[in-house]
Amino acid sequence: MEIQMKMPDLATTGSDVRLVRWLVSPGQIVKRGQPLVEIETEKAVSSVESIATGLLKEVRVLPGGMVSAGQAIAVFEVATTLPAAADRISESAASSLGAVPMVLPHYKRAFLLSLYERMVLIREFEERVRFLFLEGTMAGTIHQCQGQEATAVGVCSALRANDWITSTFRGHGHALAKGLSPQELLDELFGATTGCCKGRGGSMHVGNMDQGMVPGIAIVAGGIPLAAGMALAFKMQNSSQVVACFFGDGAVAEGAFHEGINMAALWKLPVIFVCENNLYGASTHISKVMKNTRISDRAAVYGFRGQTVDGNDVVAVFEATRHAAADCRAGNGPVLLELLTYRRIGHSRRDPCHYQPAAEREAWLSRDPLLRFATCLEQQAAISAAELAEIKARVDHRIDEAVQNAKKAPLPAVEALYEGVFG
Ligand SMILES: Cc1ncc(C[n+]2csc(CCOP(=O)(O)OP(=O)(O)O)c2C)c(N)n1
Ligand SMILES: [Mg+2]
Repeated sequence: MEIQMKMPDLATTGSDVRLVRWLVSPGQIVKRGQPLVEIETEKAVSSVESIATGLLKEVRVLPGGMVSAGQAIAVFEVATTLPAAADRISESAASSLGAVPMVLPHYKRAFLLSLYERMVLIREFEERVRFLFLEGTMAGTIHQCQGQEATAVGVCSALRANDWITSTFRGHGHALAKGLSPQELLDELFGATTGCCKGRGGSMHVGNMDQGMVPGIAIVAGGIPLAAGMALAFKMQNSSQVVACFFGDGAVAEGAFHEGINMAALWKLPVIFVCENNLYGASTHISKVMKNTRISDRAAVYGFRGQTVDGNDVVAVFEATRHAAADCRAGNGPVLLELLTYRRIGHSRRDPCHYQPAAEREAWLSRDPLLRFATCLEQQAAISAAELAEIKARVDHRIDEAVQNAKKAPLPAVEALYEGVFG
């Protein structure tokens, strides 16, 4: 079967991009996800990955040529069905040797498996979305969280159903961890009325107030004062609820961070400030923007407890959050958790991610949260590889269905433009 690959929408300004060179020649076999062609946008030179596994039959644009988003650039002959997404994790499992072993206390088997399934759901969801973007099926840019699954799942699993979270522009994982369905999330990414925010938020603003997730706030540190305000409301209502406020290391340089955590400390508010420290704010390494890179130290300055945790260890994150939530409910909040983690992909889909040094990247990828947890479940909880594969197959099936439905989901009518708008 022949399939065409179109140029994804990579230029932030909507302008054409220049094709620099092909990385594969016609007649060669390529794998889905393999870098196929180098292109230059107004911001960077980056590579575009193949959407198919098969024979590259024909290229439609020559080096130096200008290409618009949606224009056909290549034709593949696809002989076999695409590899199941489930294979990808086990494929790379071999490279996880050297990962730091985790020690599982006496958790119930079902709980451990639920943590694993939620992390697989996030990884596979993000991988599918990555290709939907590359295929041009889904509009707009996206900020993804592959590599950071343990922070979202570890934190949200330690919260009660009526606790809240606030999130950022990188919120898909937080949403799935808090219990939003892949369907409502995908529909939102497709701009459909059935999306969790009726298609008005898109990728950067996913949330669902009925599930305790405020739609993501894309302004860096924007969620911090909001979370403090929510926690003040809980305190004034004598409620036992807490709010977990996710933000990145980049937020620490913002005034809103200092103002929000100071106020929360002063009033002993029930907020867990969750800093996902992935070492980079966009393309800038934290060592270039702060002298003291231990972010949890900031809490002491404002008079409350801070803790640095291995953010690629889902159990460690769960335990730290459980204790932080207990402190908050006992009136001893807030708590700042710094979760050390790493993103496997660029800041956004338009970021080629050339700034992560190879040795640093390799070291972190060998501590991938999913691979580590899978190894640990097999070695310490007697969970078989077959059981883990079954989980992946189930997740894949769920995502397949969600993708099919999202492609048919209804788009908002023009007349609905002013609905839900103040004024
Ligand atoms: C106040 C503000 N300044 C700049 C931006 C542009 N911006 C979007 S994400 C980002 C980097 C954020 O890095 P970090 O907080 O570490 O989060 P990460 O992307 O690593 O998850 C920047 C500068 C913004 N959205 N808001
Ligand atoms: Mg960061």
